[in-house]
Amino acid sequence: MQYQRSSTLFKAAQEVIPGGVNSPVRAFKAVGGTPIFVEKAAGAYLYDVDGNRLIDYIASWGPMILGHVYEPVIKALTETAKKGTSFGMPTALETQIAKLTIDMIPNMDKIRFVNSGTEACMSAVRLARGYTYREKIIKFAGCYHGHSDSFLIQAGSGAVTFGTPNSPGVTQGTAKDTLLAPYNNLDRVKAIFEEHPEGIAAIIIEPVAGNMGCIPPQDGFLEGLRALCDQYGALLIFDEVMTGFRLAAGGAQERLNVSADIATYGKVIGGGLPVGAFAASNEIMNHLAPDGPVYQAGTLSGNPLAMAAGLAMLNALNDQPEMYDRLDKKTERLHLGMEERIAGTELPYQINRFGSMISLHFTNTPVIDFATAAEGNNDFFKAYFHGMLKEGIYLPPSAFESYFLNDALTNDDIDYTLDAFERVIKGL
Ligand code: KE4
Repeated sequence: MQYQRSSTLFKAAQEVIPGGVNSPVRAFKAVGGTPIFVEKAAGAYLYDVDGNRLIDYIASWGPMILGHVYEPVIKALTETAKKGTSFGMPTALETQIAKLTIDMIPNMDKIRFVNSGTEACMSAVRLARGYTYREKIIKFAGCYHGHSDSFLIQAGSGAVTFGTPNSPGVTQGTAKDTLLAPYNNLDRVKAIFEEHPEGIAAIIIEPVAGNMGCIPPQDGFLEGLRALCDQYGALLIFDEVMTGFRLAAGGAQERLNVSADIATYGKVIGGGLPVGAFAASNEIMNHLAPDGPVYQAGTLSGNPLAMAAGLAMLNALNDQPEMYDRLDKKTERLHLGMEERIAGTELPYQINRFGSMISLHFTNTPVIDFATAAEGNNDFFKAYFHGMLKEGIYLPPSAFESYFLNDALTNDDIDYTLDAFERVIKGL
């Protein structure tokens, strides 16, 4: 495989776009080399500008769960575009997709659409603070909720739970209201609540983490967070931008049977177009403008094209609930095949999987939080990533990402991937 044209396009992009990309992870900084420029995609395959066909295991970081160029979504977009692309006025489409999502997800009465997962999570935190009249939030090291200031916070020194900014431009004033705990560490969360019994507006968490690689919640962890929020009057926010409509039609709430007070969405909900959303009970959502005092707005929120694509996607998922089990089985096939091939080598490894989210970590330590995920051998990961790329397999270009399988993948695609995997790990 050669990437001459990608390399030329990347150089041109770097002249006019910071880092040559519009989202950092695409720049291959974590794995080295030149990012791949895509010409088109179809089903489970990406076709890059050099004519290479790649089996896609990121699915645009989640949205393309039914494969690329999914016909009902394309049809809906084409028909909707002919009637106009944006009005800044309400359309019946928004009510249709709002009703469908409320029917699909547990516990929620109302939903507000925005344009990204970041906007959804940022707005959910503002709503929680406005509803509780409290200022602090708890997040978990390694969980990613988008690039809003309150989330770009890293654990302070030592056991200190106070956050410090992990990006220039985020102020200490913002950081002081974000408290950090390790994922799967209920005792640390308990200690934070004991330290701030009336100060916590919300916990925000990825119910199955996907931004440290895939890290499932340990038994009792989410239930423990639910109980602490009830005990101290804080809201539990499930960031379901990745897990929503992926782990089940009702997302992690349905799959894990734990209720959130606010749930945020993105990715799949937009069918590949820019859509985020957050949902909660009437009691909470009625605090949101224009009915309530908590302000939130967006010129392109509820955009007809995005709503049409999302509605077509969600209708397709709602009409075929058996897809979720089918996709889980494909992911299990990949998992067991990888396990079978790597177990016989000297390589340190952990494979984490939940539903159609999976990740490989080059460490012998169970990966249960950010610290253990960070122990993975990144040199092995880089060589593995590029080895698989040479075999025509496109994996997330970072060890701190989950793979996202899509239902257009066939068993032959997965078996080809496993053959490639066997060849690549032999060379590590
Ligand atoms: P966006 O603003 O990128 O739509 O969503 C932010 C977000 C919120 N919550 C979770 C759990 C997320 O995973 C994300 C975004 N995910 C990353 C991939 N890990 C998007 C890829 C990128 O940043 O380019």
